[in-house]
Amino acid sequence: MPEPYPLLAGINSIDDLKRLPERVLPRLAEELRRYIIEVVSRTGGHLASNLGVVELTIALHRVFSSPRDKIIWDVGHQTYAHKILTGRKDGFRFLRQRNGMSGFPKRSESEHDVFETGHASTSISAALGILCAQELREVDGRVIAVIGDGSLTGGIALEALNCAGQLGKKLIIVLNDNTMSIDENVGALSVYLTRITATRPYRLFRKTVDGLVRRIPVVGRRILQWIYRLKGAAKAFFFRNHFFADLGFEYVGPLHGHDIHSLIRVLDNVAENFERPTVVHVSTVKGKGYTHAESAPSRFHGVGAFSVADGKPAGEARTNYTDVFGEALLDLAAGDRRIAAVTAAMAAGTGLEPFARAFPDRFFDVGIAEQHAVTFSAGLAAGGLKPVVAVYSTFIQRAVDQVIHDVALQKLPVVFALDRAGLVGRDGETHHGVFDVALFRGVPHLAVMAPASAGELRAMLAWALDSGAPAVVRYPRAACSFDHPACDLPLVPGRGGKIIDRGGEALIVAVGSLAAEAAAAAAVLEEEGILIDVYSPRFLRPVDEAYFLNVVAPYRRILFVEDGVKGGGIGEYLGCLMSEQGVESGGAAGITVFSAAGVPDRFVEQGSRRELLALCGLDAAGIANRVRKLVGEGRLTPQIKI
Ligand SMILES: Cc1ncc(C[n+]2csc(CCOP(=O)(O)OP(=O)(O)O)c2C)c(N)n1
Repeated sequence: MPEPYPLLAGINSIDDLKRLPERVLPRLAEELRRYIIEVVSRTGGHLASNLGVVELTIALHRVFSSPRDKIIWDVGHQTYAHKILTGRKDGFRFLRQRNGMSGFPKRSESEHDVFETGHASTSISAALGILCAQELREVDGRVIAVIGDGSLTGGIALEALNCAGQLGKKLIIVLNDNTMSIDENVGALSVYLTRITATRPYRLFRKTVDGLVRRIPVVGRRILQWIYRLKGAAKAFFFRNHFFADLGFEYVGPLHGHDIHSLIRVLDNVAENFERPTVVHVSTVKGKGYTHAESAPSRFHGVGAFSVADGKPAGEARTNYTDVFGEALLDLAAGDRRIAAVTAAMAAGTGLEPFARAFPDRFFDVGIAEQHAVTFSAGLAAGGLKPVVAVYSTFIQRAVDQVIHDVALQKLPVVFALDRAGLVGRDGETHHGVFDVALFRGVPHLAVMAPASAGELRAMLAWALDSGAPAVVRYPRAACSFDHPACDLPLVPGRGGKIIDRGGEALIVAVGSLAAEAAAAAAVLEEEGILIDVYSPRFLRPVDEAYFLNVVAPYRRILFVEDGVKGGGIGEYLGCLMSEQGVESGGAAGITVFSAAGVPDRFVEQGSRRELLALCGLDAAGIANRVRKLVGEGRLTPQIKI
């Protein structure tokens, strides 16, 4: 059988790439694309973003010498070609698998992964820090931040530009402009970038640069240098009042991001001759080279397994918490004109697209700007609206102060719909939503709820919007397969409900969707003659403490299970409450034994959500094991332990 990737087969390091004749690089780009599509169609991943930067990645690695030169990838979701070219070609087949390759840069994976990312907009800050450190330590090497136009909308990126422009160091920022965030990019800056790329001067400039480079390659470089050195004139002629130039940056571009030869020439020139912070503006096509991704880049931003032939998803779609949230909000908003929806560049991911279509005037996509999303919503609430901020649990970490200082302190009625709470699966460490309970459980005025079923999610959203106070509803990236009559009971603030109540010898207090795992564990244990009950607290804050103590009073063995970090979680809080209040003991052996299970005190890597729940002992089998141990311990040595 012929080798499917003949050029790639010979590339086991950056040196191999540098040895290839430049004329074959477009063919290498084509092979890289095919390889990425082949693997991602099986593993899932960030397809469209990666297809867009293949030529740019090749050019960067041809011109710069990683790891001496440091390339820092913003978000890091577009590093597949980088990983393949830096000696990880074979491991790439295990992308996003448990014990396989991370979908993001990982320092432990390669010396070419200089800085770990996953959340957006950090690359310029990190690169600037590395550059300053190198200078102080008198270490050589260029530092390059590669940032997308979407990520440039994040406040931290603008804070970093502000600092870099003033420091005036030789930082190189490659702006990968595909006019897309996950969805169409938003904001005035994005409009500005589009204007640059769409105006006649741009085309003229591009034609000039590309033409020169292609037709007279030997002299081309010198002419380019001459063009760039005339930066003042060029700026005035092509880009009057240019944003970057005015902030103190050299500006080059926009360049054709799929023409490897011009990219190499221009980057080479920047590397050799530019002494100030420089923005190299590159125009790319998201999804480039795969028709289905090019025509639907948002859908192919992050995909599960799919068929290469027709682009259709491989698995069957099941109703998940995100869908339920989107539909519930739509229904509620139809009956209340004060309800508004806010997203930080995640309309599709958070299920807000139907809302955006139905109520465009009440829908706000503020870009990758979680802090702004929260304070903006506080403003909407102060102005009389009922905003719902739909955001992934991991990304609200960016805006903890805004939640506390701008929302909770003023008791403003902002509702936070925290999607992807708990272990998310294949995106790994950077994306698990395991800190929100610990971060928000102690914030006054804020209600924090976790539904165990679709019905509870609907009820909690309605309750939160009615409460006139700030509230968090957190739910996982999972199908809504669990239901129980207890989930239909009306919500009472601070109180939960028993999902299994038959006077069992132990009680599991299971947060949110883990109630389903606990119920499955109960079924397994029943066959072994161990009867247990399951309680879903529904409210993680406030907790009606007297009510809770009453619920647990009959049990001598109690297990708390939650899909967030144990430290600061509900198990610690309620366990502590029980200790403080001295839960009624039932005689000589009646001291209550309880134990808390959560995500362990380390960053959990990627894998399927099922695999990771099992890894943390939070799936039905793991919970059953813990109960067996607890019941055994309780029988042998009465004690209190957390
Ligand atoms: C703080 C934060 N918010 C949201 C996201 C989710 N997210 C991942 S990639 C992305 C779009 C990035 O757009 P851009 O930088 O233009 O890169 P592209 O995918 O278009 O190449 C978003 C919103 C994130 N990673 N980090």
